[in-house]
Amino acid sequence: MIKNNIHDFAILGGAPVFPDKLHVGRPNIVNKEHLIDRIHDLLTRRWLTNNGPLVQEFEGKISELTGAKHCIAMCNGTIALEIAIRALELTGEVIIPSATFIATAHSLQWQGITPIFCDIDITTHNLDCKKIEKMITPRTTGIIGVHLWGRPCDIDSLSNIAQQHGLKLIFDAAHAFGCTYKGKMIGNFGDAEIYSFHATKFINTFEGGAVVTNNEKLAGKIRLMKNFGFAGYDNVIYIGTNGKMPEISAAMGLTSIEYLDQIIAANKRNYTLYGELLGNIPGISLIRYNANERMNYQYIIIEVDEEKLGITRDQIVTVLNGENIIARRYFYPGCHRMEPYRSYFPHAGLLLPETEKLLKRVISLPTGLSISEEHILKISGVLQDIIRNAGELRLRV
Ligand code: T4K
Repeated sequence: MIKNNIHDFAILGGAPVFPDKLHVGRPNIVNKEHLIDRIHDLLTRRWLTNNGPLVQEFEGKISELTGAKHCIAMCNGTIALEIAIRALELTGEVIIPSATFIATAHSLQWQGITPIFCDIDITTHNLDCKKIEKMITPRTTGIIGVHLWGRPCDIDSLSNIAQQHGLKLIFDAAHAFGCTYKGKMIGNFGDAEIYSFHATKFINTFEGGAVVTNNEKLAGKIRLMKNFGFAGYDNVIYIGTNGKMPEISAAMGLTSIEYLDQIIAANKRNYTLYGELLGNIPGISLIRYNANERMNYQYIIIEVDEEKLGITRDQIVTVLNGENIIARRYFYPGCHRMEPYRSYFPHAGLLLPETEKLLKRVISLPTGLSISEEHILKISGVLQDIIRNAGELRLRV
């Protein structure tokens, strides 16, 4: 049995918090004293944003951790995606999965580029490389692979397809900070990868994101673009926007990163305990993380087999919520079933059978530093009760 990580981490995050509701996405908050020291310093310096020393240190830390030559910190992951897309001059159509957070699709559509939804592989939950080539048209300029739940896409196949068809390749690595593919850190693949450091991510900067790349020219362009195109005082040489990360976000990021290994260890312990408690229930399967790779274990995703259980996924989520366990149906119903895409492509689902199947099955359960062994016992116990009483609940919920 694992140790109660709320106590392990009390020292990092201050007094243990036992929230009345157990939420997916509760932020990991580590050493408050270190954070407050950094905030004190930045206030004393009176340097709050615009490439301050903490942002530079944060970028250096990300490069050091990932081995990627360039890291450009941003105000959030969505802007990081938008700027990477623009800097790579994508136009026309870009192939993406629909089983992702809506930001992946919106970052294209926002710039007048059409996201083309490709189906996923039901076992990996990532783009099915066998189906991608059928989606390529003369208007296609790129592919955005999403490392869903931090599990890397089939990067080799995607790179081959992109190369053969002259397409740009971006990875939405919002979930995959700290993970590896074939032993190499995510952040080193495709033309660029983007991270999210949103409050709900296992390393957070309140709001934040970054583009990482090994392409120096691209990095230079992205740096300009995230700062209105300024190349020095009074000298704008490119169209740009405001994608800058403020110093207070970098302060949070640097403090979180100090505890990167401990946070991953806590996530892994939570994952292992959920596995012990839920692993033998027919009709419930916990996603597998490749034990030969470095993974961040930040998502606890179960797939439910409604037929075997005799109760629907949505009924299970309703009962969990009623017990103050705020589980989520990430990323239901899929981008193709949200606006404006469902109006543009009303029949997209026909080409996305595995995506539709998956998104009706998944439940994301609470994890992270705010979730203790006691909480996991409670959550698993409620799930076990739901399944035991499925027949009766099906009629009531
Ligand atoms: N690509 C992918 C694959 C992504 O998953 C994301 C973001 C992006 C791109 C874009 O990156 P950013 O631009 O966001 O940096 C949340 C996050 O807002 C979103 O960042 C994240 N993915 C997504 C997976 O989760 P929602 O719509 O689920 O947020 P919300 O407000 O429902 O909160 C989620 C849970 O977290 C709730 O149970 C409440 C809890 N929570 C949330 C916050 C902000 C807290 O307990 N405390 C908090 O401070 O999207």
